[in-house]
Amino acid sequence: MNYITFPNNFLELPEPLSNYEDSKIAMLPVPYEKTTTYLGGTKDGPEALINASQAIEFYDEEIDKEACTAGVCTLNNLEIEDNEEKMQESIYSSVKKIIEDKKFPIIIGGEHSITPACVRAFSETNKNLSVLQLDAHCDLREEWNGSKNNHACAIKRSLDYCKKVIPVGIRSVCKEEMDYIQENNIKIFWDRKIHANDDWMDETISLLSDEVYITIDLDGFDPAWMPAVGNPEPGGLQYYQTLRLLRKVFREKNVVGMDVVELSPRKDDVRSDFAAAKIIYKLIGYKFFDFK
Ligand SMILES: [Mn+2]
Repeated sequence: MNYITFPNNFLELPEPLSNYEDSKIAMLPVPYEKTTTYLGGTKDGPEALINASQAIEFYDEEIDKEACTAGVCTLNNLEIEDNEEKMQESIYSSVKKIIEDKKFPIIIGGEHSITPACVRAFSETNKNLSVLQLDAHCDLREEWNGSKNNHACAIKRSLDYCKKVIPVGIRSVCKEEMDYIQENNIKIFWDRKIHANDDWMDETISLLSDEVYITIDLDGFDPAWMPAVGNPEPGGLQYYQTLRLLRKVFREKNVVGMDVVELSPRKDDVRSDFAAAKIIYKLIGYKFFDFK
């Protein structure tokens, strides 16, 4: 696998901590943007996120470790295909290869439509897979703007491969999605209802199967601290609230991989780029260094 070397890689890691062979984590940048519906720019997400990561402190005081010592290999940008199906195939086969090489894949977008191909790859290896979705939107439309692969359909398409999705932070939904949610008895952790306390977190975790794939649409977070997304919605998950949930998930489940999508960087405001990179780094720490 061809990868980005020091000093241009995620966290600006030297070769011993970022070569493919020795790294436990393989980061796959997918700068794909085709079906964005409001503000554009997600194709610039991976580069901005990687640039911002180079300012992260290696030592994480919460886990008392330098999480980067797990080794993070930043793969070259996945080549973008014009054809939507070809793009899905390409993402699928790249993620599949990373899984077969026994690395922990972190896919960075790009728009949310890259997620179904990732879920497909994981569902073949992990028969009992569930998906934890942090998002402002359900993304359960059957079709949008003439495409079944639109980012507004990302979770609907993922359900072709994995029957269990647990959405958290949702605060924007259309009537068609609401009908689907009710018909299929999908439990939604509405953003409006999860701010009073953390009691809902154990219920969220109890609904997940043992093997979990996490998809983080950055618009799931409060645009006050994560403004650079294509569809900013008021409300949203908070930073420490999110870390509390995800730390529990990593402790109690086998998280097999994750994606972080929809970063739409603004040149004059890097706080979202840095926050997105920092969350990934926190989760690497939870995955490889935080044990009960
Ligand atoms: Mn969204």
